[in-house]
Amino acid sequence: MKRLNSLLLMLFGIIVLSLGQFKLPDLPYKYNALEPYIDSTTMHIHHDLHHAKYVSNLNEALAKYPELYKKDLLELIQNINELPVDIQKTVRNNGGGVYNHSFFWKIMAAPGSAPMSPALTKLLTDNFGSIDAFKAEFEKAAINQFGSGWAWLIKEPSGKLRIISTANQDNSLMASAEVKGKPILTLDVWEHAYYLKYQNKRAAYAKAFWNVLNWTEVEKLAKN
Ligand code: MN3
Repeated sequence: MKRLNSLLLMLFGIIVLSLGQFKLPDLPYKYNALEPYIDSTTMHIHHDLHHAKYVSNLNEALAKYPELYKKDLLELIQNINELPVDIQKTVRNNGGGVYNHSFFWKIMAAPGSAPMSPALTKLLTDNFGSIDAFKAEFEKAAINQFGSGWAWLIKEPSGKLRIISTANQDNSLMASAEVKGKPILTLDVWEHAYYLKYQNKRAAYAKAFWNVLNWTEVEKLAKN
C-alpha cells in the first residue's frame, strides 16, 4: 500500500510538471506527403529534431519562471520585452521557432490537395497585380533573405497583404518586428529546410514550394 501511494505521488508529480509545458505538435500529414517537392527525410529531421529542439529549449528557459507556463505561446512571443531579461533572447529564438514551424506545417498540404480558389486568386491579384507577380515577389523575398530566416505573406492591420522576410526565428507578431501583421503564409529558408534535396539552390526550393501550398488554409487566414 505504501509502495502504491508513493507510486501514485510520483505519477502525480510527473503530471503536474508536464502541465502547461509546450509540446511538439504532430505534423498534420504524413512525413512523405509533400514528396517529391519536400522529401520525407528532410521532414523527419526538420520536425522531429529541429522543431522538437525549439520546444525543449523553450520549456527549459520557462522552467525558471513556471508561472509563465500559464501564458499561451502567442502571448509570450508578442510580449518578449515584458519577460525576465535573462530569458528574452531564448524565448525570441525558440518561442519564435516553435510558433513559426507549427504555422509552416499548417499552410502546406499534399500536392494538388488544396488548390487556390477563384476568391483567393482575386484577393492576391487585387493586392499584387497577378498571381505570377505575387509568386515572383515572394520568391524574391525568400532568395534575398541573407542567412537564416523566413519569407512571409502577412496581413497588415489596414487589411493590405504584404510580403516581407524576417531573420532567424523572428516574425511579424513580435513587438520587435519592423513590419507588423498577421501571418498568412510562410516559407522556412533556413538551410536545414532544404539543403538535403536542393543544396545551395534556394531559388529552386522556393519555386517548388508552390506545389505544396494548402491554399484552403491560406484563404481562411487571409479572410479572418
Ligand atoms: Mn526550420
